[in-house]
Amino acid sequence: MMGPKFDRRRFLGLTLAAGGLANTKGADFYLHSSRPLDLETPVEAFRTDLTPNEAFFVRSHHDEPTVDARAWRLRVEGLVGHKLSLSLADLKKLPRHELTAVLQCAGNGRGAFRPGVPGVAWQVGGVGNARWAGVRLADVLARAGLKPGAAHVGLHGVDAPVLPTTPKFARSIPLPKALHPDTLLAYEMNGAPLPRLHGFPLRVVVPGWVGDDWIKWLERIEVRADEDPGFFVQKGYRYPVHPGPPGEPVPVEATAPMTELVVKSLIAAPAHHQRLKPGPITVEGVAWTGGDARIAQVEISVDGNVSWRPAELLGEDRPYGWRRFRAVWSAPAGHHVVSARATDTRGAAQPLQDPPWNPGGYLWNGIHGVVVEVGP
Ligand SMILES: Nc1nc2c(c(=O)[nH]1)N[C@H]1C(S)=C(S)[C@@H](COP(=O)(O)O)O[C@H]1N2
Ligand SMILES: [Mo]
Repeated sequence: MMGPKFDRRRFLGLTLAAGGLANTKGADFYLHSSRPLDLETPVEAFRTDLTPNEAFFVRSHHDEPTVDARAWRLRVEGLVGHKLSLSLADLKKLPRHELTAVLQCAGNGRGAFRPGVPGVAWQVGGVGNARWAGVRLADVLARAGLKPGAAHVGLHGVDAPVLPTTPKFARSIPLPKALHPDTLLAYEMNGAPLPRLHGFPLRVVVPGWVGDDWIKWLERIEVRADEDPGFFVQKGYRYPVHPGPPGEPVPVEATAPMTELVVKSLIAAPAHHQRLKPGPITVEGVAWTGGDARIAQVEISVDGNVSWRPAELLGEDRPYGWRRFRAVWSAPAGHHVVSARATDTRGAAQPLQDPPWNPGGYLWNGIHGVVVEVGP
C-alpha cells in the first residue's frame, strides 16, 4: 500500500533537473555533464537482454583518455611475489572467461531522493546489461603471487583529473572478491573490443557489485594490506552502516564502502505519458539484483501500487545479468499508473516506501512507474 507520504513524482523519478537530451555515440541519452562525460540511457531503451554499446550509459570522473594499446601495459605490484608488466597480447594468452552482468552506478536514481543530495542527478538509466569477456583477475594475481598480509586489491586507471585540486578516481576491493572466479579484467564488451568510453583497452568487471569498482582504462593493480587511502574509497562511495532519518548528516566513521547492488526493476514499455488504445497492452521491463542472487519474481501493478499481479520472467535464470519481464494487461479507458516490483532469491523486495535516505544518494531502488492514458 502507498503510505500517506506517497509522492507520485518521486516514484516516477522522471524530473530532469539539468542537462538535456543528447544524441551521442549514435543513440539518445540524457546528458548530465559533458566534462566529465555523464550520459544516461532513456529507460525506453531497456527492451533487450543486452544493452548495445552505443546506448550504454557513461559515468566518468575525468576526461576519457585515448590509450595506445601497443604501448599500454598492465602493471601488477604491491604485496606480490614478483611484479608484472603485461601487454594486451600477454593477457589474451590467459584463459578467456565471459559472463553477462549488469553494470549500474551506485548513484543511479539519486535524483529521486528527498531531501535532494549533491551529485549527478541520475533518474533511472545509469545502468546497462552487457556480455563481458576477458581474463580472471584471480589468474593475473596468481601469476604475480600474493605475499602474506595481502587483503585488498587497488585498481587504478589511466584517467587523471584536469585540476590538481581534484582527487584522482581509484578504488580497491577486498581480496576475496578480487579472487572470485567471476571477477574479470575485460577486454571485450558485447563481442566488440571495449569501447573507449567504457575503458579501452581493459576494465574491471565486478559482477553483482556497484559500478564504481568497475575501473576503466585499468593500468595498475596494487595488492595492499589495507584499503586504498584515496578520496573515492575513504570519503566517497560510502553508505551508512545504519541509515538514519532523511536529511541528517552521517559522519564518515558511520559509513562503509558499498559492495553489492540491491534488487530493482524498471518499466521500459509502455513509455511514460504514452497514449494507448483500450485492450491488451504488453508491459515490459528489466529486473536485476546484487551479489550472486537471482530474480525470484516481478509483479506489476496498474492501480498505483495497490494490487499486484505476477509478470512472466524471460531469459535465463542466472546471477549477475538482468531478466526481462512481461505481462499482458487488458487496459480500460482512463489514466493509469503502471509500476513494477521485483523480489530476489534472498527474499529482498523493492521497498513500497522510500528507499533508505543517505547523504550520497546511493542504491535507490524504489518502485518505478509510468503514467499511461488509455482512450480511443
Ligand atoms: N578509470 C575510471 N574508472 C571508472 C570510473 C572513472 O571515472 N574512471 N567511473 C566508475 C563509475 S562511478 C561507474 S558507475 C562506472 C561506469 O562505467 P561506464 O561508463 O562504462 O558505464 O565506471 C567506473 N569506473
Ligand atoms: Mo558510479
